[in-house]
Amino acid sequence: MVPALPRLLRLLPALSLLWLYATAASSATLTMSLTDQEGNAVEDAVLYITTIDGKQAAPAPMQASVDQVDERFVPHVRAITSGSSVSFPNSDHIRHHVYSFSEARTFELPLYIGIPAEPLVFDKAGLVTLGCNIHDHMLGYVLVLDTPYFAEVAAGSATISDLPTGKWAVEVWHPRLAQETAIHLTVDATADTTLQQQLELRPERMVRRAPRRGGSRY
Ligand SMILES: [Cu+2]
Repeated sequence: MVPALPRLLRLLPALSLLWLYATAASSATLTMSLTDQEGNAVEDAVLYITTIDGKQAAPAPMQASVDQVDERFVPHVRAITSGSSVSFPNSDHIRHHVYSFSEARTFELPLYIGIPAEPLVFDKAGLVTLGCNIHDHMLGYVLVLDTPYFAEVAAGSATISDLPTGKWAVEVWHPRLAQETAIHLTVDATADTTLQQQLELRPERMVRRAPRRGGSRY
């Protein structure tokens, strides 16, 4: 005959497992597939949730980078939380002079090769447009968000996990959205949710490489 108390103690781990399961059931995953008006998988978009049940969660700062490869910003669009640090390594063998005049973050990284000494902190939410003083065709974006719930869209798909269920205010941003600045959706999510969204995108600007003069090594 097993005494009652030890039996209860043996039951405790099972009870706490049940509790964990109940907690997990109130979180959900948002998966979105995105195509453009011609049915092509969308690249360079950002999916994010601004509020859940009208409440905004505080984003934690992160560390990110925007590389420079073959006279392009890689990735073309980088999403980060406000307060995050971003490094701008230059993987090219020529020098770049990265700058932004955007209100959310104005900065300049004078001509450099390799990795600048200090990453830059982006503490204000908003869109930061990147350029290079030397190469006019270089264009990139850092989207600084006041939400921890976001995902960069790649190959027409994005997933945000561990979301509280509730009424999600969902937004999608892309640098070539034809009309609005972002797509707004409201989703009453009680479980894992899959959405499909078509974006109307403006044509891609023809990116012309600056002519290379022999011996000119910026
Ligand atoms: Cu450059």
